[in-house]
Amino acid sequence: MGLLNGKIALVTGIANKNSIAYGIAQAFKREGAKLILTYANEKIGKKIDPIAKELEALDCLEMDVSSDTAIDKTFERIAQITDRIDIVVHSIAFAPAEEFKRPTLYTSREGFKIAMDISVYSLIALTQRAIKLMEGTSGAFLTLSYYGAEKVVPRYNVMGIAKAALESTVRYLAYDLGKKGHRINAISAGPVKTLAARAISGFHLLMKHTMEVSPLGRGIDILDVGNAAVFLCSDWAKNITGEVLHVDAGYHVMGVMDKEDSR
Ligand code: 0WD
Repeated sequence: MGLLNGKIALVTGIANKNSIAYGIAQAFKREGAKLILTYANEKIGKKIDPIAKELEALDCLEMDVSSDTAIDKTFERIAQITDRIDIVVHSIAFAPAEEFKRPTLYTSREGFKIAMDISVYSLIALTQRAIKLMEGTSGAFLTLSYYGAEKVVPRYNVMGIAKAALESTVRYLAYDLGKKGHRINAISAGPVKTLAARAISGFHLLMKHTMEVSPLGRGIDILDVGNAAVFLCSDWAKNITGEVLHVDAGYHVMGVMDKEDSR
């Protein structure tokens, strides 16, 4: 029996088959969930259509999270498809490319606003709409974070600040949602080569470093994140909320790198 049998999951942020959200959607489907997918714009939509077919999604809808009107429109469509959602996955982040190229010190006001709006506020915006389809049920929300929220990761810059705000948002929303019986958690994933990751220069070095330093001595893949997501969004995690679970082969527990390690 699948861990998510009978659940309906809204999964945002699949840009292609490398996307972390694709790994999550695959794992959700395997565990019996029915999926509704959303994508940012028409251009991405064309690429997602075959993915939605493969995953036998109930529907695949455009939703640009930078616009309240667009979010409302998409939720109106969702309400026509289903009277209930059990799970929402927020796998969305964006900052203008130039913000990764100059030091954090020179972050622009506009770049900061965009990063916070798309990567953080959108979680609140989605949650506001989704809970209307969760009345009388125990909903589960999930977002994606990264270690740059906790420690300085050079060139992650304003996105590190946004992820710190995102993790804090998870805790504050956990408080509000708890009163309604819903839960919200984050997965802090190790580096994965995706479209979003390509914006960060030296990303391959970051991946190499993580593999060398992590206790397990390896990287992670999108299905690792998907499997953890299944657990956090299943009833087995019914008393886990406000949590940030690291799926990073243990990288975050290391203080210094052991240069003599011959593993
Ligand atoms: O190493 C990594 N790749 C990690 C990613 C490590 C740890 C965490 N994450 C996070 C990201 O910060 C993000 O929150 O995981 C989440 C998913 O990112 P991803 O899977 O790495 O990247 P990608 O496949 O590019 O999906 C992110 C998507 C966008 O893709 P593009 O590449 O087109 O920017 O976020 C979506 C979009 O599909 N997105 C939006 N969706 C709706 N409205 C918007 C928007 N305005 N902007 C971006």
